[in-house]
Amino acid sequence: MEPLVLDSRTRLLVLTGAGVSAESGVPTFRGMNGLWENHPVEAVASPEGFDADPALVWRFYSQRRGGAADVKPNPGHDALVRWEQHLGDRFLLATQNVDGLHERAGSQRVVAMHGHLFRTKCADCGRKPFDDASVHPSGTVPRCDQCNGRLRPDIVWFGESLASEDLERIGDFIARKDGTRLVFLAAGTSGAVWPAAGLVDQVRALRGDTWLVNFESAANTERFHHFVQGRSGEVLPSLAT
Ligand code: BJW
Ligand code: ZN
Repeated sequence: MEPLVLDSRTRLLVLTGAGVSAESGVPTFRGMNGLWENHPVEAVASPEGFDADPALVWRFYSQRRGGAADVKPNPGHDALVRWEQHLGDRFLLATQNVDGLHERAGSQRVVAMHGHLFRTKCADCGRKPFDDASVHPSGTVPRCDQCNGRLRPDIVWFGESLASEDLERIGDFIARKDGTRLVFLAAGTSGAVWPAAGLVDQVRALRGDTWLVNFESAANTERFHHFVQGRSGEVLPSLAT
């Protein structure tokens, strides 16, 4: 197999998904068959779901907060930290994961495209999202100090737009014209959720090299030049030269 070369002429965009946290013990979405306690994930991770039953949504996220608080980064996270140390600002990590494990492992150039599990924001007013690990399992919904509106997790739900500054940061990295060669690597993601699933095509449009590291074939596997099948915690530490 051709190696992933990370030399001084390379800039690397990495996209991670739930599979990268799986070896830390965080369940994936497809692993739950897209269901939580028999509710489709779209029903507990959408603005419509929150309007219909905010207490149910808080129970879902309270359980997720409880589960993610106890876990530790794994060798897949650590490999990405080493790549960043080697490449500096020629590295960018776009993660769909909301668990904060990349930051805890030591990654610094991270775009949390789908938000933050341990942050809360107001559904009604413009109050800035704030750090919050509290759980609300008992059918209660926290309220905003400023407007008494409902508080919600600072997560990008289905049907919501990703933050424009996050999309710009990724787009600028892809389009950067500094003479370096663009490489894209996606790991542990089913390639089914947009716009993340389309990054491979944005990179290919600029003739970048594209790699997928995934346990199973993804929805967009055929869009990648290289597919390495396996667990990210086993593949990533020895993939790059
Ligand atoms: C391992 C492993 C190991 C296991 N090692 N691998 C264009 C076309 C069609 C639809 C749309 C479109 N544009 C927008 C949409 C609608 C929608 C969408 O994509 N729907 C699809 C389901 C079709 N997208 C949106 O709504 C987005 N918003 C948007 O685009 O706004 C503008 C707009 C709106 C509406 C219409 C048009 C435009 C927002 C998407 C936000 C996603 N949010 C979620 C839930 C909230 C987060 C939370 O609570 O945590 O984020 S969805 C859920 O999926 C979560 C994840 O981040 C995301 C991706 O999942 P991921 O990471 O890929 O995980 P899995 O479980 O799916 O896969 C894990 C993979 O790992 C598997 O393949 C395993 O094999 C593998 N694996 N162990 C390596 N050890
Ligand atoms: Zn408010």
